Amino acid sequence: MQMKWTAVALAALTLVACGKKEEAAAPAAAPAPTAAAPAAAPPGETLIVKIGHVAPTSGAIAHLGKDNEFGAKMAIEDLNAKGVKIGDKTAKFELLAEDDAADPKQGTAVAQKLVDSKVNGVVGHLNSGTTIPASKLYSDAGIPQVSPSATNPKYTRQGFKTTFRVVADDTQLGGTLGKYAVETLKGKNIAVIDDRTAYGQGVAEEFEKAAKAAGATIVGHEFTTDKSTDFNAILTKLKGAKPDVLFFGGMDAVGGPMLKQVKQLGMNVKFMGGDGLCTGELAKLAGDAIGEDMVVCAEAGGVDGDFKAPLDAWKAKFKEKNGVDVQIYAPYVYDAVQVLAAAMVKAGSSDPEKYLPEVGKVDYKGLTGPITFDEKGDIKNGALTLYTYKGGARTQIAVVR
Ligand code: ABU
Repeated sequence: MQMKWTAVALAALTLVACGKKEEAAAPAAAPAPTAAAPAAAPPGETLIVKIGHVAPTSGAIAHLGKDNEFGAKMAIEDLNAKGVKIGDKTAKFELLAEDDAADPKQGTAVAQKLVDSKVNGVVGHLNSGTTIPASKLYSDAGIPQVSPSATNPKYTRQGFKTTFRVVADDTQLGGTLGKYAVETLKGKNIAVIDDRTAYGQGVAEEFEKAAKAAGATIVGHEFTTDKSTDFNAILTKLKGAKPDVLFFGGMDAVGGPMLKQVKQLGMNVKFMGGDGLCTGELAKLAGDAIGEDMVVCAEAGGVDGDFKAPLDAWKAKFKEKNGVDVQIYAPYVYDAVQVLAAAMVKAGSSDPEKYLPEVGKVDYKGLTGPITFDEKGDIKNGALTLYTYKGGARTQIAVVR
């Protein structure tokens, strides 16, 4: 197992460039991309490469932020252990890890801090609500940004040349789940709740659109926040509409307590959600309210075939190293860091202006599957993994494309 994983990790640095990213229109008034370029090291010297990483490592979803950060640290360690050559210099990768607490204002503040630190590339942020505003700052500075988990489509649709995403987006997530709710779960009367964040609102709208198109009736749509703990009023209202499926657009930290209150109210529903809900932690947060096969959710990525064993081996290594299981997106963060490094190797430079064009052209065999980008910077042919929970454990249903 370990041997197979190593082969995949090493493959990160033997990439081929085969695609061609069509450059989107530059944002108005963007300064020259060289603004963030570090000073070049003389030949033969060590080249310091700063990778910024941002996720909420404090607050209600700190377990997810730490999951992402662990993935980034593991990638940096592997790159340094390998002794990566960029041009004629040996690179020393450094991680500048920041906490945005899932707060858009803090997100832009730490993004500015990373820009001021002249990072060579950024992986993050975790949430769409922080990633989207921060992406303007990275774009203005010409710094490549790869999101490992932000799924709101808008992120890559702003006309920035610097935005990339290694997971599927909410159109695919919500669309697939909406269809699944009707065609497989046989949902007819569907209720929806969203947390009014960029992610929760977006994925809920896509779900609703797809469920309606498949023939379901939306019997109610209620709203909460990403900090709420009491859902009694909205759940009671929705219960009166007799839904057979309840979709929640939001994160596990809210979804877990919501599931408890669904049980307390005696609601007999299939409970669905997107990737923010679909974590290992959800079962702990919901306790015995998470009934057998009651929850169906989706991760915005997934592997099958030859990729499965190396990913499982990496997850075992992750647990040994960090003392916790992968929650959801750590392997995608690992791959996002490797994608930036691979583009630098290909360009022979860590100067963002020089290696940015190579990011869009990578053809990278990652832990999470093959990564190539379309003209917007979104992963091509992105997979989804549908999960349910059995005996309190997240259990795969299927990988779909
Ligand atoms: N994709 C779910 C969690 C992150 C986000 O998009 O807000």
